[in-house]
Amino acid sequence: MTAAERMVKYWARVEEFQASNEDLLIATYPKAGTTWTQEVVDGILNEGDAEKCQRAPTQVRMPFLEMTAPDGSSSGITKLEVMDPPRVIKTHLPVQLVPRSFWDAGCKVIYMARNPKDTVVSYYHFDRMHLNQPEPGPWPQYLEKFMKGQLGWGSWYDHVKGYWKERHNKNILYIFYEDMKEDPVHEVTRIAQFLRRQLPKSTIEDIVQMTTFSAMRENPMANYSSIPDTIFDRTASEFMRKGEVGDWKNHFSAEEDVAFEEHYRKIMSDCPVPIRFTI
Ligand code: PPS
Repeated sequence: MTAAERMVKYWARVEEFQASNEDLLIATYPKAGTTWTQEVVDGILNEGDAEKCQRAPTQVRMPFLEMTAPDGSSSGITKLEVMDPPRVIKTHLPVQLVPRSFWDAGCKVIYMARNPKDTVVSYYHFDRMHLNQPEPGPWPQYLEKFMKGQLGWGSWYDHVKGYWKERHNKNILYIFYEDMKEDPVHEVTRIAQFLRRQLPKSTIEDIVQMTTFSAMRENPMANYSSIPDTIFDRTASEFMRKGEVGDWKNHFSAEEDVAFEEHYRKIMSDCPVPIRFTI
């Protein structure tokens, strides 16, 4: 069973999940910088204490709401049920599928968006290495599937637009991977303010240092090295792969880029989310 099939099978318990007002949801389309945001948030909540942030792997500290293990033995929900609020929860669900209790409770949500070209490249390499994900097949067809919204968690376009349209109606902080890359001190400060944490500048700087790509790649509690090789084929690619803005230029042919741009302009014209493809 793929992750998507398991999600359908166990959907009722996700939909019925009871969030507490103190819970924080980190929402993203896959490969948008979820793990990075999670690490920043944990750094803020633990006031830059690296040891505390290394108490357990990412997926244990901040469960993945709609995910169930391939053998069905554990899931985001089973982990969350034995944790007391305040909990930090990861989701890739589009805004309309977020369990109602999050909105009823007025939970804070941090949404991170990443430009779709780097997102699809990252997703492609992830699907190459993730043995429980569908085989990605050749790149040109994979890119087409992304543009048609046929990859796991659906359309990137609907996802980023959905949260963008709701950001003022709900308690959503909308951030961008490219901004975080360009000015991490500024973005980490914004996140801390959203979480109502007053931190000295030196602590913000510590958190920025703890959450650079290279620091996280070396951190066994943040780099998914706890996932066995039977699930992550590290000979194909790595979870902490490049962590850059603009790697898409190494993957898109000139023709693919023209077609992508035209499709992008058309599909995003009703909701101009300020996405940047370079910094
Ligand atoms: S997942 O599986 O959806 O939760 O993946 P996600 O964490 O959203 O995205 C993985 C990509 O984010 C990159 N990454 C980072 N970039 C910059 N800085 C930091 N600290 C960082 N941590 C993770 C990771 O390398 C993946 O991107 P690519 O382009 O594949 O390298």
